Amino acid sequence: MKTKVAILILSVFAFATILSACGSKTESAAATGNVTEVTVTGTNFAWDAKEIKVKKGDTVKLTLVNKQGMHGIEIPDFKVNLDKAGTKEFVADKAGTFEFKCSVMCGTGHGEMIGKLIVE
Ligand SMILES: [Cu+2]
Repeated sequence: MKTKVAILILSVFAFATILSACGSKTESAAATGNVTEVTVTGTNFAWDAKEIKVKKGDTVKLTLVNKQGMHGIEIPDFKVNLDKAGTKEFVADKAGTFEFKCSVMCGTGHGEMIGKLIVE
């Protein structure tokens, strides 16, 4: 029984080592530790910010404020989805231009609530 447990623990370590080795080969940037706070305010039917610019590797502390109506904010490329006002942190670990959009069916202008997250 003890041997089985020891083997299991060893396997977990080996698996973790393989995973971390793979991780170092990807082009994703490690988190720099810099925190960028971004607040996006939603009204019917627009964002106050059409573009959000952050630096690659930054931890983005994204806050959604609903000034009018009920909106959510979603950035699919970073698996971020705030379905109501609140704050969510994520690491902008890849450069490029990504879409953010309203994630709550808020009314006729829902489809126009689109913006760009630019990671440079
Ligand atoms: Cu909406």
